[in-house]
Amino acid sequence: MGKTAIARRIFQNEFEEAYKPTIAAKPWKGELARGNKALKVALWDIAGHTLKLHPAFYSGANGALLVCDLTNKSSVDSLSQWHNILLNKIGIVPVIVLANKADINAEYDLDYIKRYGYDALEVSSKTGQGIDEAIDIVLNLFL
Ligand SMILES: Nc1nc2c(ncn2[C@@H]2O[C@H](COP(=O)(O)OP(=O)(O)O)[C@@H](O)[C@H]2O)c(=O)[nH]1
Ligand SMILES: [Mg+2]
Repeated sequence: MGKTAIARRIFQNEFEEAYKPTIAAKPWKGELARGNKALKVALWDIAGHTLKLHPAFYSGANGALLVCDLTNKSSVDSLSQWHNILLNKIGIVPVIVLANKADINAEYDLDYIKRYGYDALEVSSKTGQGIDEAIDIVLNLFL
């Protein structure tokens, strides 16, 4: 998938090939800065294997990054399910859909995601592709 890898790329600008499952969730805190814009951000990197979300992971959230994996059909097919959970728990907040693993010649693409009504940004936490753009979108939304 890539939720943890994207968080690591955003906050540490690093990538790890080895897969370490996320137990429950991991909080990240840091400052995202571009030019003269800086935003303090707290991000919960959740374990996506269950649709149950602890209130701590979403209460007071100002927005969400929704991650899918371009090599994994079910991750794309379940985007709207996760979006509905967000809508139910938080209400309407900005949601940015990140389509990860753009470095791989993947089976699914932005057109496939569009069929579900989502505009996604292609990213790769491995190469860093699209990550600056994702950060820019966040900064522009909240600053
Ligand atoms: N090729 C490639 N592999 C990735 C990318 N992002 C994550 N991975 C790998 O996919 C696996 C799962 O990533 P992870 O971030 O732990 O997924 P999570 O379960 O959603 O948190 C790890 O082995 C990562 O190294 C990417 O953009 N490209
Ligand atoms: Mg993870």
